[in-house]
Amino acid sequence: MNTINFTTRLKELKTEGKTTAELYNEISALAMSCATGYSVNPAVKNAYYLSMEFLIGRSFYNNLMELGILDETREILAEKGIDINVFEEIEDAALGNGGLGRLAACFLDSAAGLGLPLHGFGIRYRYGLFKQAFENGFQIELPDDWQRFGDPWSVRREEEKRLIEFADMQAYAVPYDMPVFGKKVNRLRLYQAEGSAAAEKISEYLYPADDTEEGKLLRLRQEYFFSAAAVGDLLDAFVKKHGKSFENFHKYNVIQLNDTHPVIAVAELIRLLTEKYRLSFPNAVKVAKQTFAYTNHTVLPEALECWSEALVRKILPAIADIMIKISVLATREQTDAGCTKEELAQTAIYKGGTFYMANLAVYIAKTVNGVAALHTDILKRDLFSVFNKIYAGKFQNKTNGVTHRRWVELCNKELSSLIDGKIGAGWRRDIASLDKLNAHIPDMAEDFIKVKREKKAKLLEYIKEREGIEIPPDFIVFSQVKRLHEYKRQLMTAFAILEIYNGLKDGTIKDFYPSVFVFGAKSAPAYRRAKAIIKFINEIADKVNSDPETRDRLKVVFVCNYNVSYAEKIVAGTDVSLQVSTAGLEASGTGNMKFMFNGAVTCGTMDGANIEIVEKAGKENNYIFGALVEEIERIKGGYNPEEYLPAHKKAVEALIDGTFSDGGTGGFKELYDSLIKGASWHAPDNYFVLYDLKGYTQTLLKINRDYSDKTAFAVKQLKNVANAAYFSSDRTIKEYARDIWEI
Ligand code: 26V
Repeated sequence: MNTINFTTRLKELKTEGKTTAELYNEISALAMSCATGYSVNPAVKNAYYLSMEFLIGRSFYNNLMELGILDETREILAEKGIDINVFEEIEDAALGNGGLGRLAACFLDSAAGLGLPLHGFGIRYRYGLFKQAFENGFQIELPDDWQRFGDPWSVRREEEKRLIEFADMQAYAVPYDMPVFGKKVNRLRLYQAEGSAAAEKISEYLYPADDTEEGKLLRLRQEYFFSAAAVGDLLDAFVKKHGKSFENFHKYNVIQLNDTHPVIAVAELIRLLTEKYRLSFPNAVKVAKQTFAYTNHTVLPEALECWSEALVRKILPAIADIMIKISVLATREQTDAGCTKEELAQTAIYKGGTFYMANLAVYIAKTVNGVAALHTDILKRDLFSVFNKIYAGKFQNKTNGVTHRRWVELCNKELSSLIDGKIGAGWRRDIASLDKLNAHIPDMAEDFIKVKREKKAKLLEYIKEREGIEIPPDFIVFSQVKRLHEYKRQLMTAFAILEIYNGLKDGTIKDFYPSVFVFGAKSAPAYRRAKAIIKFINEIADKVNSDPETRDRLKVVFVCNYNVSYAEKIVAGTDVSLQVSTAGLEASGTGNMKFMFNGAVTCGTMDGANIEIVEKAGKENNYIFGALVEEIERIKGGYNPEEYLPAHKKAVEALIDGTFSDGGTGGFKELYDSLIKGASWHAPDNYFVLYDLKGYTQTLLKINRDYSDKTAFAVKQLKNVANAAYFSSDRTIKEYARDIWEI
């Protein structure tokens, strides 16, 4: 980075009369032109991260920070009378749904920061994840035109476009490259589909509704589109540098498959190696087996991808043939290894006219990893138990992490300076040294309380501006922010709030420290029950916030259009992080880590990475409740939620007794029925909400009591900060580099 050049030119920049968007584009372009360009060095081994989602968020502040010019820019703009915060109106690049996409972005940041050659491949969606609005408490979806202000951090690479062929159409994949700044500048290559109106549709939307045949086809096209472009790119680059000695391909390339969405890349690599380069099928499979690694991100059965053969054959007949050939090979291999018929049914890649993409991934991949210790255990003993018997060595754990640069340095300058004052600034580049903070904890409690209060005040000020709900800064802030899904149990939090509200009203709860519950979540547009939960919480918020008997002690707010930028404010201003998924179902969670880094205690179940969080920070410094995964396994089948209903009658029946209105949609009744009768093919209360509710409400009340000893509570919070180093994606990426990528 040529900092001197940048600051000189920024000082000369004419700013009068320019719009925020113009300034944003000019300053970003200036930074790009002064920064070192990205490089992908074909002479060394590179790792590639194939992902349908990269939830980058806002690039402006983060890139300037990584380039070491954020403070200078702030000062120079201030001299010109411009507050750097004006760029907050620039849209996030929301090219992802939630944790999986944000993880991809954190990984790229960490790899660049560590100087490791990891590059991303994905799709440049015309529209990001929809913008959420509330209409009468209901979620509505508006298009997210994230490029509205321009996209100055991308470079279009027209000359590197390639043609992707389907049986019924063709599309150009045009790369847009984004530099990922750090010690090294890596590349995120996002492909845009062009060539015809039909082609353009491929990269129009993230997650087209796939409840129709047409939607499913589009989704499959998207997956093949970017996977094929990436594989074509890597093969061409390899041949150009190393010739056709494909036995060495894996010495220069390793491809990490982010969930099953890009698994079709396996078939594409084999197709190109056999058709274009005339390798034998077994040799091509061998190359694939040495090159691919697979990460699983969920055990929810409905989220495990499978494709009907008819669908694949319709647009990708050669790929269908190759997947069947791989399946035959796998079955033969596993039969030789002594698998029974039942076992073969579990590992099948192709069965009854359907392709099982996770099984294809596990069979081919040189390594398979889960994203937290418990999750990996469940993969080994449950979802992939047969595979684990045959190929035990493949399975490994890689507990997720988050980049502490965005999630502490950038979003919590105040806490960062406080830490610097105690242990120096070394932790920013060498996160392991954050541990040293442990030695300072009791003495820094008062300073920490001040920082937390300041961040809380900022968050609550922002919430007041955006949501119109006023909350005093001495309230305890509890936050549950994440995708909306039944297994994450936002509904259970809603019931717990109602129980607290009812207790305040009837006087059974006394001495209650004023508290606010902050929710943030988007629901998939077609997920009716998730949308009903949003409406339910908004109804509760209206009632609770306007009740003169309780409103000075209890508030509820569902923030609108929760995204990365909102998260940056919420994690910094929160006291208690709510992570209450049904044990066994949250693969890891990464929000839990962002909160930990910012000194929120976790109130949660023994699930995902929560287990490791309390292991590092101490159970006594967090609040754990609820059934363990073993308990859930044991009671499943025999569980009758109606036994638990009487104890929670008032809160749960608020869904159906007229306390709240769902506007005649039937949504609340459907939620009630899902608890008592079961919804779709699910068992009644499939996620054990009523089972864990009692412990949850009690735990929230215990936190409330503990909080009145401010210093003791701050010490708990600080214990979380001081022991968060393990949850930096720097640690995670080092492990991937060492154990999987060998870069
Ligand atoms: C997808 C779908 C699609 C169909 C309907 C149900 C459903 C449920 C979940 C998903 C998510 C798929 C994968 C995913 O996003 N997993 C998340 O990955 C994070 C990063 O590893 C991890 O922290 C989260 O626990 C995990 O849910």
